[in-house]
Formats: sequence, structure tokens, C-alpha cells
Amino acid sequence: MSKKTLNIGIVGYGFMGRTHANGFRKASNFFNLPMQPVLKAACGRDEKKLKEYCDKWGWESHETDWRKLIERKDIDVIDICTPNDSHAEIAIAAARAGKMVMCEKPLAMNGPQGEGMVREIEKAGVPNMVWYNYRRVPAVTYAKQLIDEGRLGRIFHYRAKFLQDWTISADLPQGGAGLWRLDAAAAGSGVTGDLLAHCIDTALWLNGNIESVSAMTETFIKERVHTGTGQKQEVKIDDACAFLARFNNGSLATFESTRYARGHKALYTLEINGEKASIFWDLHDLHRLQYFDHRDEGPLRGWRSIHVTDGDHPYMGNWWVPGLQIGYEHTFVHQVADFITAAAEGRSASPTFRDALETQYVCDAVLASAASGAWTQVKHA
Ligand code: SOE
Repeated sequence: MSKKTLNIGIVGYGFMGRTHANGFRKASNFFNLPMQPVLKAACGRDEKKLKEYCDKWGWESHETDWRKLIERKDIDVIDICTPNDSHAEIAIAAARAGKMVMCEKPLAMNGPQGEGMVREIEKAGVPNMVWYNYRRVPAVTYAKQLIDEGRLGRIFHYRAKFLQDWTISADLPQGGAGLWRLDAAAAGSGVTGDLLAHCIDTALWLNGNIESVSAMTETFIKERVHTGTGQKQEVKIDDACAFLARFNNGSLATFESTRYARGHKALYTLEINGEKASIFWDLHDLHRLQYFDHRDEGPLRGWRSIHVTDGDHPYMGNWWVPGLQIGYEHTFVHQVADFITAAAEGRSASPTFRDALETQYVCDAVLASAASGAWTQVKHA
């Protein structure tokens, strides 16, 4: 292999471990990368499951202690896809060891913890990125281009929701594989840090900073068996959250998320209304961007459904031929490609740890507002 290599060490092998591994494997097949990612080592505590994951996805070696992984001289990048409560410790240790760091979202359990992570990663000066993958759906990236070109004009409204229904059963325990998101000690929060964090990340990217929020949350199932103790314990995560927001640019917003919207599995939608034009995007139809332009000729004026699959659309020139669409997993391939391109020049890729701290601050303000019932100012990174 003549190309310089970039050796990846991943911590965690669940759902995100699979999306990331797929991204590392495919990126150089479709993008001209300055360095070749190598799936060098995977780390997890259950050796049997870990070995199965390594065999399936092609990781060369494994470790059962993340500290050992970080000590290894042959690892360039530490990629964190463990539950939220371990992001900070691993990321800080990795940064101090001079490794580049990729971290699953949300960055941290809360803003103050995120601040420590940003401080250490910036002190170490290592390339970093947080996996807010929906920015890299080509239709969403294209929306960003349209907004930056000024096509929407002054923005009045931002509207986002992320709806799921997988926690409606009262029999689901909190904690353990696949269900740690129901345990506040592992997740930090519920839908706010998990799903709204995606909506907030995209919103900050597309529409700038949020100034203040007014939120409400609800926990519909108050007690669930905890897998750690075997006892019924209070559920401390938010099952649903809705909030109003004011952006710095003067626009108004509504955000809603729940895991109790029967029938919805992952319905992430966003709409932006500007003075001149509007856009609408829906994860279930992810390759389409709906666009309305008031400057269109009167009688023909209407919503256009742009199939974002042409060679001149973001990322699409690297895939198949115009008209053939891609999907969810490709957002991770794009994220790997952008990270490696930036890392080869010693840069971070967006969203950086600092960008993701801004999202964390909005989440903190949302949860504080829900608790106090008052409008709450957002701290800025
Ligand atoms: C939760 O169910 C989840 O898997 C999130 O954790 C992901 O970030 C989101 O993309 C899909 O839903």
C-alpha cells in the first residue's frame, strides 16, 4: 500500500460500532483520501462478542481495556462509541496521549463536562470531530449551501422534530446493552441529549446560535427495573421534550422529540421559512429536499422536490450515477472522508468538540428551563 495509513482504534462495538466500521471500510473506495484508514483495533469488555465484531467487520486486533488501546503506538485515532458516561474519560486520556479523537454524540453528559473535554483536546491540538451524522445527508448539506448563498433571505422560522416509539412498553428495563439510554446515569438525559441533540446540531449549523429556550419535558413511565440492581427504580430521563427557541438571527423555533409517538421509528424532519424561500427535509425521504422559492414565475410557483442525487450535489459525484440514491449509512462514510481529509492537514472536521459543546449548552438550557418553567439563556462555547 503506497498511501500513508491512518490507524483507527475503536472503543465500543454496538450499533454505532457498526456504522463507523462500515464508514472506515468504504470511505476510500468512494473518496480520494489523502490517507488510508486501517481498522487496526477494536476495544470492548465482552471478549467473545468483541471477537465476533472484529471478525465480521475486519478489525485486525482487539483489546479489552481502552487504556491499553490508547497506550498502543500503532494507533493514530481513538474513535469513541461507548455510552455517554464514558466519553469524557476516554477522550481526555486519548487527547493527552496525542491521539486524534472521534467521539459519538452527544459529546458529554452535560456542558461542564464538555468544557473539560474541549479544554484538553484543544490543549493537545489534535484533530477531532463528533459524529453528528445528519449534517452529511447530501440533502441537508445542500440545504446548508442554499442558506449560505442567501437564497432563503432573512429567516423567520425553524421547525424540527425527531419522533420514535421504542420505549412505550413499561416492561423495558433501564440499563444494559441497548437500553442504557433509559438510564440517566449512563445517558445523562433522555430524548434531549439523544434525539434533540441531532436537531440542535443541524439547527446551529444551518441557522446559527440559539439565544434562549423555554421547554417542557415529561417522563411517562416513572419506574422501570434497573438491570444493575434488578429493582424497580425511578426513571430519571426525559421521555419527551418540546421547546421554543429564539435564535440570535431573530428567528423563532419549535423543537419536539419523543420516544412515545406510536408508529414513528425515526422521523426526523426540519423546515426553515425565509423571506424569499423555504426548505423542508424528512429523514424518511432523505435524498429529497423540498424547496419553495417565492421568486419563481407566479402561475408556476410551488414546492419543488429536489432529488439530491446528481453529480453536482454535495458528496453525490463520489457515488453511483445521477438519480441513484444513497442512505443512512453513507452519512458515516462522508463523515470519515471529511475527517481524514482534514486530519491529513492537521485540522479538525466539523462538528468539532467545540461545536458540539454549543449543542450541549442548548441541551443544558432546555433541561434547566423544563425544570424551572422559565425562559433560559443559552451559554455559548
Ligand atoms: C436512538 O434510538 C437512536 O439510535 C439515536 O441514538 C441515534 O443517534 C439516531 O440517529 C437514531 O436513533
